[in-house]
Amino acid sequence: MSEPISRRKLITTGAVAAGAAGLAAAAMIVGAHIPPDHRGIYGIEETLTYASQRALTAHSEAREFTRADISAVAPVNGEPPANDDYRRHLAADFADWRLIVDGLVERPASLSLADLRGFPSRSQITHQACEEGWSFIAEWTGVPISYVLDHVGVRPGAKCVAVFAFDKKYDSIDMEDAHHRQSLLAYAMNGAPLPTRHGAPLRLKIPRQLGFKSKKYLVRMSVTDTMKDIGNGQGANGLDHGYAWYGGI
Ligand SMILES: Nc1nc2c(c(=O)[nH]1)N[C@H]1C(S)=C(S)[C@@H](COP(=O)(O)O)O[C@H]1N2
Ligand SMILES: [Mo]
Repeated sequence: MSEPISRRKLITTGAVAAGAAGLAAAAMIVGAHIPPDHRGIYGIEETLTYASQRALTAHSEAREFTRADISAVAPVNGEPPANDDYRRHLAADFADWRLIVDGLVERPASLSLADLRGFPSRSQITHQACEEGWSFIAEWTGVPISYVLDHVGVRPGAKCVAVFAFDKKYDSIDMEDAHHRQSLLAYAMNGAPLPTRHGAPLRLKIPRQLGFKSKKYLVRMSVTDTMKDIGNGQGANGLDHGYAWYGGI
């Protein structure tokens, strides 16, 4: 007589089967959406978060609001850069400031604020959420990153776009986010030039990720095929302090 299958065994077998199916599904999703330099740096959890978000929200846009929704108070995270270089540019109203655009590009560029303001612009009223628990809605105006990338001509093999700031912070986004129509190099906030504390003269606005990815006080943007070339080799200084590289929302 064959032994009746116990309830426990049924449950365990079911759970293992479901687990295996789940893993197989996850592997399929991950296979289709592997974050740049996934080889171990970011670990399985972040890889799964990135992969499932990419699968679910590919090409989706952050919600946009109306002027009536703009927050009366816009909190700030981080003090303005405390170095002489920044103070000098601030005092000169950023007249000599340039955004260096280099790396895997056909035509490296050095762009003034006037150059950037002369490019096609986009304005968007979006929500910025900080991982510390506060958020606000503001209007941001700037040049789509994709326009600047086309302007300099991205070379084959590019995998991510890194930015570097006056306060030595740096970060990077993948090409999908870099080409997203809401990903901006923003020079104005609520219709006025970017206030100092909000990142003058130029900041990223990546509304589909948490606030920490929208780096302020930019000096350089660089296209690369590996995060190992960026800063400490992990693509973002935040990883030194326990932040995830991908902050998708
Ligand atoms: N260069 C630089 N960019 C930065 C920061 C910073 O300290 N330095 N703080 C980040 C964090 S954690 C958030 S939430 C947003 C805050 O933007 P805000 O100060 O305009 O509200 O900027 C991000 N960009
Ligand atoms: Mo933040």
